[in-house]
Amino acid sequence: MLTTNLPNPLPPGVTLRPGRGGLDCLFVDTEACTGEIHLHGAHVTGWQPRGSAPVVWMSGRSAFEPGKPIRGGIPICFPWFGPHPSDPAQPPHGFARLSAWTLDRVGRDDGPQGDAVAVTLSLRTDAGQPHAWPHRCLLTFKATFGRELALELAVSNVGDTPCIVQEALHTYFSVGDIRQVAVEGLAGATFVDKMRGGERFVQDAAPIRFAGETDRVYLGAAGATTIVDAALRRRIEIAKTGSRSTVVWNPWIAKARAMPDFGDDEWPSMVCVETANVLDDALTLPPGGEHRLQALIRVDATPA
Ligand code: TA6
Repeated sequence: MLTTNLPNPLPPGVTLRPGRGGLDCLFVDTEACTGEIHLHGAHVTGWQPRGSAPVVWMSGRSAFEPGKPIRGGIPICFPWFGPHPSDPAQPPHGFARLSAWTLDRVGRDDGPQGDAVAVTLSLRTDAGQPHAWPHRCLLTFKATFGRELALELAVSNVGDTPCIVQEALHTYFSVGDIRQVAVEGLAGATFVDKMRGGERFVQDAAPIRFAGETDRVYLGAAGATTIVDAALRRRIEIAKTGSRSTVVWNPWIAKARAMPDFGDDEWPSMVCVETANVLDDALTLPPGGEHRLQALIRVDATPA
């Protein structure tokens, strides 16, 4: 069911219609970029600045069904990250990405990005979620599609008890070949290495490179990161505020093959660099408390 509080008509360059799998999707097509966001999970599933190759990666095998996560794009992980801490029956990465969000506002945004389209959606966690979570939060997600992609996830505790939450904008980025990619900006940060039993290490000064499955949660990492893509000759910069965790992931060969919604041959074309607050950086929201997580993604061509 399409839930919107929208005034009519939508601004020029914006259409709302069934997307893949018949799921309602807002499509943006302006001079600055093309983009798309599904109401299922408030899930950004595309962004391509004019003149650039697509920046947001999508699996060709993704499901587009209620109750199933979309593979690729920008999943919103909330209120836990990874497996549920105590109940294996709960969905990994929480229920926000499986929920039907309400489309609240769509407008042309003549802010710092110039010609952009701002889309705002919301989700109340006590609105009959099938997932047992004893807290009442209001989530608001704003995606601004322009020459840059600006994302903001605001979480308000509208209940009467404190709540501990983990959150991530689990962004999948398109790259030319992961074997030629470097990720800069995390030197000196401590990370949990899921490929080494969850042990903790300190990132050395060298950029992160990929030669196998890589699954790292950088903690206390509040700064910007850059994906240096030699194959596509571009740099993707991810600036952020309100985030102290950065997650870096590529499934590589075996894990890609093990995921039914991930093509066996897709792993070289993507990398996740996620803007998050997870593990030690989880948030504690008092009743009435609010937190804002922001990411700003921009692309620069590098000289040949
Ligand atoms: O963010 C990295 C990660 O936690 C990996 O461990 C892997 O599980 C990935 O998320 C994808 O999770 P998903 O539940 O979307 O398959």
